[in-house]
Amino acid sequence: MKQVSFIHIADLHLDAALSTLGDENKANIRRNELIKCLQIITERIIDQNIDLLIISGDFFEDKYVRGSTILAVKNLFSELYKTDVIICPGNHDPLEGNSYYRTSEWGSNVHILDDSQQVLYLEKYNTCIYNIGSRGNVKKDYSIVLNKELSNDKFNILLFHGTVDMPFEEDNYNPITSKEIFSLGMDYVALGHMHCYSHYNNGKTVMINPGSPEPLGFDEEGQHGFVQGKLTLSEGNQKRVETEFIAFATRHYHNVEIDISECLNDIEVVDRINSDLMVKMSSADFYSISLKGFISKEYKIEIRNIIDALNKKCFYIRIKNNTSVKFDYDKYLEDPGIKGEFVRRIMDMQVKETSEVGRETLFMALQYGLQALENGRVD
Ligand SMILES: [Mn+2]
Repeated sequence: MKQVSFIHIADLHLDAALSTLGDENKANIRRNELIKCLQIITERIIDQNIDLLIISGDFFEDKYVRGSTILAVKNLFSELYKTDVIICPGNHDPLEGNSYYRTSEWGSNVHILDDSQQVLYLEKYNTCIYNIGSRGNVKKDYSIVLNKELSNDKFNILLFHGTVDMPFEEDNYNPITSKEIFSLGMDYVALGHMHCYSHYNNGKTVMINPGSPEPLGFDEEGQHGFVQGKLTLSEGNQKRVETEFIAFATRHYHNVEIDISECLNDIEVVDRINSDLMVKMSSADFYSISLKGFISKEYKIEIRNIIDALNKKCFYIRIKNNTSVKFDYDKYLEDPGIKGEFVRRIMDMQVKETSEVGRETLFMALQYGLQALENGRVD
């Protein structure tokens, strides 16, 4: 029986700017955690004698990556002298200009894939490595690989950084369908580009996008990590693909909506957030809190006060005020015009309404209706 084991990562984005955080100190901490992530993966590879480290693009942020980071990466890779490291460039680390992929001297165990005509054959592992789209030309590369004869008695792995099964919009990087990739007949397809995990399987090919090992933004909620797997080939040329997602990230992003209706000051808002998030708020994590609901015209929210009160409970917090002003309905009851008529009618309906949901709907109707009548728009 033959076998090859691997760890597959993608979209690490070493030295990412993380400028949307607006906090250079925290961005720095996070950047150090990205290199630390690679270090922990390196240790795991050594401990468990893993044959291949597969990196499916966006390994580093070409625009911002520092020479010292590349040096640290090369030191880690040199510790992996028993392992082959295979890298396919992505749209954030393209094979262009002065890319470190071109200008730096990489160890003999590091293979940077740049040409779909070439197949990297690793005899030791009985494995052929293919790639498409390394230079951003997925269509051309796809037809090249499609015309290649795959050996059934070898393991066939494809690396690809691009967009699978998405609407073919112009700005999608390297778009292709999963059906097209399946028709290549690979054993394992190591995808990259989408920062959240996805998994495809047609019974012959297993295709996984591991997502970013450490999440990099509020659109990357949920678990993050990498894929560990093994391909085996029995005497009768029977192949088996085993993979496991290893949740690994040190921090997570959360988007939370909190209704602060009836709160009269910032302290009450902080209490409302605390009681809502009490179980969930982790000192390691990122929170984006959207405040909603209807609050009194007299209360002017000071976001800074709320952030200051919650800052220590988490790694990072940002708060958006999406509340609306609550109208003083009684004021309209005597109004002879359309606003008064509107309020009187809805309030009559409220009196007759028996269900909780119905009353809630009428309250919203009153709020939004008055917003429209007063302001000529609805928030
Ligand atoms: Mn990426």
